Amino acid sequence: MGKQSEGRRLIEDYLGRRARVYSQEKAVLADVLPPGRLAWEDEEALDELASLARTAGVDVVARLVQRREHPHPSTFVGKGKAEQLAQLAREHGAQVAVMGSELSPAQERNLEQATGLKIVDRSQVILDIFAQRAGTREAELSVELAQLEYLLPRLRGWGEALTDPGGGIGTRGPGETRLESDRRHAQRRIQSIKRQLQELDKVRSVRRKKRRGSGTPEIAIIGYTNSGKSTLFRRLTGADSLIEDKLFATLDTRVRSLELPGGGRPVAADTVGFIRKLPHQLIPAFRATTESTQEASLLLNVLDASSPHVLEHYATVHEVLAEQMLGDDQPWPPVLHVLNKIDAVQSPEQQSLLDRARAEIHPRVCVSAKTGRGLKELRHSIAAMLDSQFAHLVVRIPWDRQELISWLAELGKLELLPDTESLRARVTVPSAQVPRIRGVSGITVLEPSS
Ligand SMILES: Nc1nc2c(ncn2[C@@H]2O[C@H](COP(=O)(O)OP(=O)(O)OP(=O)(O)O)[C@@H](O)[C@H]2O)c(=O)[nH]1
Ligand SMILES: [Mg+2]
Repeated sequence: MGKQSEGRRLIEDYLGRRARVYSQEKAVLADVLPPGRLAWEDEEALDELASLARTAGVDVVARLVQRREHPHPSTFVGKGKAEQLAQLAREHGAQVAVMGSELSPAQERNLEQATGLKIVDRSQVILDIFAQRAGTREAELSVELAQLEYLLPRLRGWGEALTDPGGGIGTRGPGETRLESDRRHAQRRIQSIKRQLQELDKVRSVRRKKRRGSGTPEIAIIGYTNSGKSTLFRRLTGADSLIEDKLFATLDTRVRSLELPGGGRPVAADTVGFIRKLPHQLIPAFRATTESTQEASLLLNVLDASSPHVLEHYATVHEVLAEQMLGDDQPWPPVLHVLNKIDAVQSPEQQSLLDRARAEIHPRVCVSAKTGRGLKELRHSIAAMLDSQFAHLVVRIPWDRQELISWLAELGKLELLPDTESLRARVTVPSAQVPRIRGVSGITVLEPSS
């Protein structure tokens, strides 16, 4: 059996039988939340989990919340709550419990024993959605890698509890237990995927360099999952991008050019959505999104202004940017917040939340990517923010300092102007580079003159 199919087999055997949720399977949702919230918040707290479960294809039949400071160390929910969970599942004919947090392998095993239900945690549901939706080789490899890494620490418990899933003949070395050989296969496959991803990274970075060399500014359209990024991307660029009322419709970044008032033609990238409590194994799957974010001249953060969670989403996006994408050691690209779906803001509650968001979030524009409302203003704001990012200079360089021309060309866009006495060029560079250029002896900045 080839390495690849062996890796897949492991995922199928373990995640498949034990953890993966199948369409039409009935499930109860459950989570442990800190005490001291209002009753109606319980329902809402599980809304996102319900969307995740539905996106993965599950039929959600009931919800259960336990209020406690910390999850139970061995069974996640307390003993009494575990019984209640089993009871609730029986009443609704469900065989699966989808948990709102990531459980430790032991918690999962113990809760499974206590309830007789198949226990699926939040991370598995997200991994499953990514696996179902991965459309390119890079996305497929990234997800398989994440699944294997999720799987490795869980092989023991699942392996022991399962009857031999078969397919192991000839794959086991002499004196090796099933668990050891599975672990070895998983580790090998992980190494092989990592190598393949490195190759793909190279291809992408060459493409990126080419784009940067042409001096074209890049806008990264980022934001919480399902906020309308792809819809906006489509509106702005005219490209067709998969749009669905599901979480994680987009799993690959895409780049297209767009036209701005004033004639600017930057490119925009549609990216993978963020989510609260993203399984850490999936962070590498966001590589392309991370790069787009880091290299962008401007970030458009798309927010669903009709969601009761819009302010939480705003906070999560900031967290993901700070902790996973941009960090503190480099200056962030400027961010323009796009309060989207304003056509769907109808109830007084939604309206007052939108008012709060408008007061708290800056700079921002309100749009409806669906109806087109506010898009003209958005294009103007983009043009203005990009403009302040770039400076247009005319420089003079002596004939014997031609190397300075190539240096400038690396910083941005360069166009030679006809001249006989010296080299003269019009350059467009990031504003941050201007002091540096002015400081180089041999370069005389003619325009703007101060
Ligand atoms: N009412 C309304 N719905 C919108 C608007 N923009 C997007 N939607 C809907 O919101 C859902 C998600 O849209 P997408 O564009 O796929 O969102 P996304 O942010 O790309 O989602 P992911 O790729 O899954 O992270 C779809 O059902 C869209 O039709 C809008 O301005 N108004
Ligand atoms: Mg999308």
